[in-house]
Amino acid sequence: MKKITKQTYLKWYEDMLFWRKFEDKLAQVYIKQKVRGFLHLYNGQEAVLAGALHAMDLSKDKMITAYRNHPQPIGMGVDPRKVMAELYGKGTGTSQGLGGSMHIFSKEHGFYGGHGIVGGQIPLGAGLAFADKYFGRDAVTLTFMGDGATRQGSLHETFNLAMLWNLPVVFCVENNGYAMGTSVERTANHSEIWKLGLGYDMPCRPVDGMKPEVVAKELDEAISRARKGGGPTFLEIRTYRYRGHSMSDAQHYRTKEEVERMKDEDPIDYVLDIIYKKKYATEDEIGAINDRVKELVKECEQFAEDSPYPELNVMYEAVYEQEDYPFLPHKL
Ligand SMILES: Cc1ncc(C[n+]2csc(CCOP(=O)(O)OP(=O)(O)O)c2C)c(N)n1
Ligand SMILES: [Mg+2]
Repeated sequence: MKKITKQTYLKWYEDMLFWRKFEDKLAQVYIKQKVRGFLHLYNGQEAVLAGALHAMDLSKDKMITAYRNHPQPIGMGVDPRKVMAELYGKGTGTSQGLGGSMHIFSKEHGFYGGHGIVGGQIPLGAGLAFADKYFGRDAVTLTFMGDGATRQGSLHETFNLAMLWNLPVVFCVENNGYAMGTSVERTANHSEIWKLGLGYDMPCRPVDGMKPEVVAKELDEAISRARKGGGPTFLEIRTYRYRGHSMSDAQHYRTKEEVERMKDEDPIDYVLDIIYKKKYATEDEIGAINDRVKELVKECEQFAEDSPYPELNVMYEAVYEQEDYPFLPHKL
């Protein structure tokens, strides 16, 4: 794995802060109805992504996740202005404004969405890994899912085939404690999700998801194993979301005290603490990062505001069509 240095911590701080502020902005403009549909924010889970990106080889590895998917493509190199434009439904967005919040996608950057069906991306992640193995591309796919998705049958079918075919895939649960309003404890007879891997003889373990170095180390081990032909790993990465499931969530299923208590473990504060303790930066230098982040969020908003909506014909051109399909008129 790349060494974790002063530069790593500074990058983690800047990236995580940017993702947090970018999404705070989304929450603001959502209330103004500039962003419509659903909006699920990653607030609190940032260390999972920061650690994962550190362990990946971004020149070839792939990532796929559920609908809580705005910071991931940005971390993989997608222009954040285009991500914001996608949420606004603008033609300059990552999917020309046709995907929206739950469907950010960039094949060019190895980010394969953005999926709204809980657990739907799990077999797709194994499929990506199958293709890489088949074509000898030496890449590993990180397949993320929520704790709720682990209760889907698709996980078990996928685990079976991924082990049978020894696929280069790492299955990562972001266990944020809840699936909408249902706590992990209420969904099964035990809450040690990582143990689901045992039944398939898949290497598996729990991981502290509030510390990026811990996530990076565990993922590095799993990614290296997969790259060397050692097959899949299943990690239960324990994290927390500070905001509601989506923008309309009264959060009756948890107490304010619980949320406040978890804020003591905020991954951004955690990284900032290390930076100050190790004297990696002065307050002025951190101030400069904060200003840069603010400026970039503003730029993203401006870009999305100024961009045009897509032309109507895009709706027809973006539909899958097969030239020899006989039952529909070709090119509507
Ligand atoms: C197959 C399916 N069933 C139900 C839903 C409704 N639904 C949307 S999100 C969600 C909760 C999923 O929680 P989790 O997997 O823990 O992810 P998190 O939102 O915590 O990131 C549910 C039940 C859905 N989208 N798809
Ligand atoms: Mg969850």
